[in-house]
Amino acid sequence: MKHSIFEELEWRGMVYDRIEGVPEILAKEKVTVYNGFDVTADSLHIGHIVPLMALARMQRFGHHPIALAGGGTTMLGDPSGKTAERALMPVETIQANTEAIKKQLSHFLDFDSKSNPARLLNNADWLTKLNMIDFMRDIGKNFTVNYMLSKESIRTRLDREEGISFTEFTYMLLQSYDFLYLFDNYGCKMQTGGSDQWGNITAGAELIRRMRGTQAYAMVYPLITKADGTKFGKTESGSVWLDPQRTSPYRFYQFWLNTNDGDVVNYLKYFTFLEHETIDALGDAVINKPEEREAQRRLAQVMTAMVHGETALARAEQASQALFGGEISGLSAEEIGDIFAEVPSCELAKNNLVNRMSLLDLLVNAGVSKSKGEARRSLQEGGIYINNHRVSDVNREVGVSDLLEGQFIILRKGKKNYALVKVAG
Ligand code: 383
Repeated sequence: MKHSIFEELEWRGMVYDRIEGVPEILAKEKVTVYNGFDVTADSLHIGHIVPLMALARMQRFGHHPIALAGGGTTMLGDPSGKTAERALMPVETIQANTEAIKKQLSHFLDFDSKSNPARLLNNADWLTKLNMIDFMRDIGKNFTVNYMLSKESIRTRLDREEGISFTEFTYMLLQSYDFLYLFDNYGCKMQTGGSDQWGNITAGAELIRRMRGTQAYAMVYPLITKADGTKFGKTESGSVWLDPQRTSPYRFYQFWLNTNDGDVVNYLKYFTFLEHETIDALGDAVINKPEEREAQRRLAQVMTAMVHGETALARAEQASQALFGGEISGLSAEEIGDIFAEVPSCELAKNNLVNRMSLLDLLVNAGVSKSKGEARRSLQEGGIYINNHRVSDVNREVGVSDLLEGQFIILRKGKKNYALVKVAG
């Protein structure tokens, strides 16, 4: 027997909290449900994938998803989950971001479905047209300041000396108004979000109850945590973005590949459409053959293919082999820079190669060998590689023909000791 969407989300560990009646309404009706995304950057990051995939899952179960870009709300800035007041963003940036985010949102949902096509909306379309006096009379009158002050997002800020501006304080009213607007114009009865959005979402449901006398529904997902307590979705180079210009497909792939054993099953549940049996089997593999990292590889493959496509996945996989002796030719200069970013590097003027130089000298210059004598021994033992191809000739010279993409030479000693020679001039 096919289970319900609510059971599906529960199995995936995605129901953090909900208003009473959510499982029943999802079982009884095809519900129109929305999730909002503010446009604070020109790209979504992986934290946004959970609510987006949840919308897509609901669509697969026949419900009607709306992805809402917050072109209007971003003008104010949501205080939820933030410990300090944020600077106002320039209107032009918000508009440019909205276009970029809308494109990314559209990737995850099916807009061509005959029965329940997804919708993509921008709340600037109605929020920027509001009239202050009307808004205060019609909407503001439904909220007591006492109620607003009781919300977690506001309370945490009251305790701080810096406080909270009236602008951010008001944010909750605009998100509530969105819910009412979508209820009136699209029959939208349910709003979802991360657990940081509980206050804003329940405020909207309360507004609909007061103004329309109808029950509206709220459901929130857990914020992703890591078993070791560190913050999810951050690497040394910052957030993991969906935009390939910000986070290359190779780094994106590597991010998922590096997931801890303690987290990988949860991530497969949150982030992928993989079936229960498949995820259970991968979970067994984590326990029985952890060293093979099959679950991590599958997660990295599925996520990279979903966000960047099959071709980018194939390249990311080739790139990932490069540090393990795989073929390097065919990779772009950008990819090479990316893959070898963390290995020791040195710079070399191109002239040296035009005139050809001895490999022994280059090995010493690049710090791969301590002395020419040591370099010679390594070469004789067959432990030296140029661009992952073994060389054993102690008289080998290096020239421009050894350059990758006209600017790199990759030296390696033994299995793992890489050095990147950057050639310029
Ligand atoms: C705006 C207008 C609405 C409903 C929601 C919004 C956006 C919301 C918000 N959300 C976060 C964001 O945009 O700020 N006020 O960065 C994040 N979301 C989702 C999810 C999450 C939340 O976009 O927990 C993580 O991704 O809810 O932090 O009418």
